[in-house]
Amino acid sequence: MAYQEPEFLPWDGRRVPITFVGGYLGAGKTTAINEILHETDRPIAVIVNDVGAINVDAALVKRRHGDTLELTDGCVCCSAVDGFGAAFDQIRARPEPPDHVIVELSGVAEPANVVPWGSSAGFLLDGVVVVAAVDQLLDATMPEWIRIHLERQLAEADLVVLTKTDLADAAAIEAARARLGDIAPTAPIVDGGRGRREAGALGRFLALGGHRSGDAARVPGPTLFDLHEVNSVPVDGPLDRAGIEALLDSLPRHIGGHIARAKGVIQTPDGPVLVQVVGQRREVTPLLPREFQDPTDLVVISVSAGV
Ligand SMILES: Nc1nc2c(ncn2[C@@H]2O[C@H](COP(=O)(O)OP(=O)(O)OP(=O)(O)O)[C@@H](O)[C@H]2O)c(=O)[nH]1
Ligand SMILES: [Mg+2]
Ligand SMILES: [Zn+2]
Repeated sequence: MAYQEPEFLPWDGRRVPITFVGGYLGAGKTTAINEILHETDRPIAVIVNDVGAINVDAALVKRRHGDTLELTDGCVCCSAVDGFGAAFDQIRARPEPPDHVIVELSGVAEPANVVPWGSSAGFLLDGVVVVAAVDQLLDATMPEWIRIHLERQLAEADLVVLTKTDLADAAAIEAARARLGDIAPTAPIVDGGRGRREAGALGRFLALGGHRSGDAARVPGPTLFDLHEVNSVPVDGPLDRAGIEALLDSLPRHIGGHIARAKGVIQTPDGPVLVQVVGQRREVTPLLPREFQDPTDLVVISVSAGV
């Protein structure tokens, strides 16, 4: 690791609380962070890590929140450590510290690997939030290796945000909570499902009050990052809705393997849309005129063949 602690503490020794937000690909991290930012006027700096070459998430957060730093094309816990250090330095170089820093980890990051950064010069780790989707927790088709790493992410949580409860029935939610009770028995759980969130629940993100040392056991063998492959698929737009569906249908033929996640901005005859794929679920959302951005390649993340 090339990172070196700066010689002088910034801001006369004051330390800024920092919250890491982890959780598997597509679990709902960006959605949850955007909701928190919507609830508060506090000056919060956000660092967003996307493993793909295009940082779709940073653009999504930036649309609502100016103070957003992007880390693209690699994972902050392993392959993009230098970029992570540079983002911290950039914040340290400010004359005035932000009130709080939120870091969206990539979906393949291991929170345990980034925890030490939370106590680097000028910062104080407020805690680790792990976002978990009901359907992913209960996915019996998930390869064993991925499941082990998912559990390792969760074992580091000071707070779990359970998402997609709006898509699940009561029995599934209960089963997901029971699994969380086994994996992360001491972490409180808040319902982060769309339309189901209690007011202020996500605000607990910013008041964790410290990190309980994680009991995530080291997993020998490949990292979660190693188990995935990232591809950029150029899109010949504009495409209408049927064209987008056909493109998504064709992805497994191009990419091979199981597609865990895809996202990008695609031009349509009616303006740009955000395309999101998580497992079997697809979401196509028109961007509002104030949110317009240039079309991007589609970033496609698949589980490497042979896993
Ligand atoms: N129905 C429903 N959809 C959700 C919920 N949370 C997130 N989503 C959708 O799930 C998809 C992924 O959400 P994101 O917030 O981008 O997930 P993420 O964890 O940031 O994804 P990566 O950064 O790519 O790992 C999007 O289409 C969201 O609209 C939820 O609670 N309910
Ligand atoms: Mg995200
Ligand atoms: Zn990593």
